[in-house]
Amino acid sequence: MIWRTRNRTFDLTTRGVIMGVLNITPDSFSDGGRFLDPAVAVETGLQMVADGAEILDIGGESTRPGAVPVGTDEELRRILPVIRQLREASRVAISIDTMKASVAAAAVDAGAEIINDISGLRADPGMAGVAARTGAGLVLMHMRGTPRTMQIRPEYRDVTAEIAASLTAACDEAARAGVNSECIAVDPGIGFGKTMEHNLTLLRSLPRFQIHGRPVLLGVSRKSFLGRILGLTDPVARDVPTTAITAWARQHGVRIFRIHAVRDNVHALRMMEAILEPE
Ligand code: PMM
Repeated sequence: MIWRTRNRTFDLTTRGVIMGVLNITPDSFSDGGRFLDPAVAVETGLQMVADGAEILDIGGESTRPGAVPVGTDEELRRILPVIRQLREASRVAISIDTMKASVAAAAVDAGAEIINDISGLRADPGMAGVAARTGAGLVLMHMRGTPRTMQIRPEYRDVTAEIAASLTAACDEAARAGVNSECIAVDPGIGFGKTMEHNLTLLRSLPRFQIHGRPVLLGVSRKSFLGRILGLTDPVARDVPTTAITAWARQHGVRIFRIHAVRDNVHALRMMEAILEPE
């Protein structure tokens, strides 16, 4: 299973990869405010690389439930210095977490090679064109509504089937816009317009998201449903259950893991793979 980005090709056939999370925002739920100083963000990113992250996902707009959108200029002011400095300091693959085509284009110019669009092409009609033109990797995530509205009584008749159909439609739209299908990865969007029960159902049905043979990305790290199940209010305390889900998800076909605590999850992946894929 191949995943192409603008600058490289990941062979995910027998090996998953960790995408470290760097949110340059004052209000993200687990790391909000920590990385507003670019130097601190870059240092943290480089530590994630040393810990085994092969991708860093950089976001300048909070996506927590109820979050208010930020303007393009502010988003660029937050992310560009961090992308530029990381690009100079490391060969790690840089991903830009944005719903705006103009931000994605500027980020790729500055050295990003993957576009992580949590709206799955629904927020900005120019996004697929930027991905096609730049040859960037493109993560298509499922979200119901927008971060501001997504947790208001989310309902589905069949959550797995509806999300698989929506991701299939997004893949087809990307292909129509000229995106190389080998550049696409899909993500069921844990916590984005889903109840705790929906999240658990999606985790039970992960193999259903292997759409057109594309790699599946999963983001459960520190999310609130873990806290609800385990009674953990501190997001950092959710790192151990996150690692448990990484092992489960690797066994059920996921190949790209969006993670805050990189090292333990790298270990979980390599351990699962030693069992699943003996040399
Ligand atoms: N989750 C968050 C932000 N971006 N992108 C993808 N592809 N998948 C996710 O699950 C995802 C994402 C929210 O989590 P954060 O506040 O820790 O960044």
